[in-house]
Amino acid sequence: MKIKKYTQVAALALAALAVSAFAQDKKGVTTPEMNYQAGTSPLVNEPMVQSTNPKAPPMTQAEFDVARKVYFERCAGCHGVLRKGATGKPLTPDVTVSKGTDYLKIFIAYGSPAGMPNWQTSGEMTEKEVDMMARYIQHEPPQPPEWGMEQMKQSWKVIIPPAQRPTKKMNKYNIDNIFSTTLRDTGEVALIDGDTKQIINVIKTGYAVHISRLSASGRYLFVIGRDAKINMIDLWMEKPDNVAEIRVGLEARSVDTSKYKGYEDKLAIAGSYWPPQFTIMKGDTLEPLKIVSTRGMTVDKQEYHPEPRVAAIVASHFKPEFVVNVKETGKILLVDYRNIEALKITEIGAARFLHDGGFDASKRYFMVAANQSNKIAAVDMKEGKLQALIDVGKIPHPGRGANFVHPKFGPVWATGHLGDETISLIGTDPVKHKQYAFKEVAKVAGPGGGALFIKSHPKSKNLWSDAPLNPDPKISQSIVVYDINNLDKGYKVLPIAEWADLKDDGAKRVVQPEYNKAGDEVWFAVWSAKNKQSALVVVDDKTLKLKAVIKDPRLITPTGHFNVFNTQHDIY
Ligand code: DHE
Repeated sequence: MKIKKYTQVAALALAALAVSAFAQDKKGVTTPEMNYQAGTSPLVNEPMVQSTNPKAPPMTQAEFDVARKVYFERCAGCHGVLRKGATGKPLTPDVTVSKGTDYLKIFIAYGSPAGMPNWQTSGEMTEKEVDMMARYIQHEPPQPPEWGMEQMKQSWKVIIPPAQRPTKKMNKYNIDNIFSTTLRDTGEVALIDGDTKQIINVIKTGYAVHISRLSASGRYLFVIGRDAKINMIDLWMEKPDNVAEIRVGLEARSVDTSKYKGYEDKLAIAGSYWPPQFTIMKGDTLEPLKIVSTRGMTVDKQEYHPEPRVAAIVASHFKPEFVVNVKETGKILLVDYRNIEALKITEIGAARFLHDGGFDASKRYFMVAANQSNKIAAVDMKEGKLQALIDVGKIPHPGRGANFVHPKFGPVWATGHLGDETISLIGTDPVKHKQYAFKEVAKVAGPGGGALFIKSHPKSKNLWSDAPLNPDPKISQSIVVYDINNLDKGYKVLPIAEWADLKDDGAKRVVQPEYNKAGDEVWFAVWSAKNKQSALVVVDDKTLKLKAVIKDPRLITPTGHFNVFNTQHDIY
């Protein structure tokens, strides 16, 4: 008996060594990818029922509650709310119980070559916590509550009804050049006057706003928090502020509004991670009209997925349609919004896991990253069909991508990558540059992986790329810029965080290049922790010299920042 036990321990120790050696293997998921996915889910605070699996090792209710919290803080981003697997492996009891607690503990403690972090050896979890998590994942995954029309209506507030809103613009701001900046950890956005660089207002929103989008007219600004709260802000008010709000779920990332002729400012749409669904609302009040579930079959194995999260949503300029990208099923839904009571949805099979994307310069083609498939899916908005699936680098992450005219390939759309140092260029002109259209026509070398956002502007000769998730602070705290007519010459590095001249020694990650309306300035966030100083840095696009640093005690954890005009017209 004793011998058997020792043999088991020795085998486990060997496995641990092998696993920890593999964990160093560069082929696995990189640190930037892990950091990116492993964010806290707002579901951590939702009540859920413990349903015990009799075959799983026992846990007290108190242990279960702590483990559940840890799971939603650390693990749900990769393994999914229902543990069905996404970037990470499935962790449902049919898989985990047969592996047993000791085996699972080793994986949690030491990590795996496939990218599982080494939670114990990195000091992030204690041995006791690892033991608790190993037992937790052998029990049935607790399911967060659903969020239907009743809950939405309860959360819906029209703060200023349309009839009481201004009938004309009541302020002197150049609305087109306002920037909406996410203040991630304070649950606010700052509206900044792009001309004077002064803060117009700091507005309360949901938790960790993810994106800002504009109504077709540019009057209304919509922001969505990670907690699925949408705030609708009227830019015509003397001091722009919230006029309506709603929660469309418990966790979300995307919002947009109807842009097609005749439907301007009429409808809004938001996708949620949990519950997996999208919601169509009235464009002037956010009154919820229709909720559509995205649960269903995956594109490849055609098996049921209970939790297909809604990633990027855009509004077509070609037809009265929203483009809804469903992550886990790998499907792109073209939602014809002309008749909400009889919705017509065209389902286009692409690849898993759809994440972020934007239009080409003509706006006819929507380009979206299927990030775990290392592909970009191009959808023809006019014909309503998949144009191509294009192989690119490792874990493409375009944001909305960057459009420019390449001297040889003509109009191209570009994406950076989280998992490697390249920028891929894809031809987007099937008429005059047919031989390059919807192919990866070039790979441009960058400083390292961990890139999130890339940007150019029709009036600029530059292409900008950040790398906020690169583990090397020299790279994550600076930006690279390429001359689009001489891409082979390589890039210039601009030390944005250094230029910000911050008093604290924070992370100072430089995030998201964003142009002003004129296309002659580029704005960056220098993102440090909540208790450290952050800033926005503005660079002259022609001279590549520092133009302004915006510092203010209210600018806490700035991340995304969205220029009204460019966002309204999909200029990037
Ligand atoms: Fe984002 C876009 C999801 C982490 C800042 N992010 C998006 C979109 C999705 C998404 C689906 C596309 C929305 C659209 O266009 O409709 N992001 C996720 C995640 O699931 C992920 C990996 C983990 C998480 O827990 O949220 C994640 N994102 C981050 C960050 O860590 C960033 C850098 C800072 C933050 O706010 O948390 C971040 N994501 C952004 C920004 C955009 C974005 C600024 C919009 C880019 C644009 O140009 O439109």
